[in-house]
Amino acid sequence: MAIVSRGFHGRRPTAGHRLPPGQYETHDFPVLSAGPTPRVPRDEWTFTVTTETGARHTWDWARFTALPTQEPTVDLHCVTKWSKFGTHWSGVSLDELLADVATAADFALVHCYGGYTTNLPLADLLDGRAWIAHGYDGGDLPAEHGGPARLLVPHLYLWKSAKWVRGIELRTEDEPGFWESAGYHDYGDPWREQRYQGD
Ligand SMILES: Nc1nc2c(c(=O)[nH]1)N[C@H]1C(S)=C(S)[C@@H](COP(=O)(O)O)O[C@H]1N2
Ligand SMILES: [Mo]
Repeated sequence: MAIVSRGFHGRRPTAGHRLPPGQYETHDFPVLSAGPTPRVPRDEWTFTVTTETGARHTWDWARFTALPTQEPTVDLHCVTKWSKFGTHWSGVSLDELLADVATAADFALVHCYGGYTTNLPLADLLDGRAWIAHGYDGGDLPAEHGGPARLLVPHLYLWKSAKWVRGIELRTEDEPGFWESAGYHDYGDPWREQRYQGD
């Protein structure tokens, strides 16, 4: 067994320990959107999970925000190579939202107001790794960053964290989303540098 002690040199872990290959750290919060920012009033917002059998589970804003809220602090990694450490969010865990959803599906296709889509394995939405976030840094989630609410799935490149989320379609077969159809990697693990198809 290799003996590795981070404290051996008497130094605290540096940013490098948190920085996936090919990334640099930024303190800004860049806005990256493929189209105009949709303006979705909270009283018109709904979030719908659809299963492979066609069953629908819908939350309006009141039901959604009445669910238990978590406050994850996570690092973000964008495929355009910036990473932002220690971002503070509030949101509802997908474990909570999917708890009463009966499904045998393996894949999820995420749908947004404005038409953007992205796909990922259903398993990556579970086990405390994904949220529908409605707050950022102590306030409401700003519209340009996906408010009223966005998917937050920080262990994958940030294009998977769909802004202005409107629903999740659970599917037995994988279906590429917007950037995945344009040549981005189907899965998008920053630590394996899965930026584009074939990486
Ligand atoms: N609905 C929607 N979600 C989206 C996008 C988009 O264009 N539309 N862009 C994705 C991309 S490519 C990135 S890098 C992040 C950027 O999130 P930010 O603007 O909050 O930094 O949102 C992702 N989610
Ligand atoms: Mo991106």
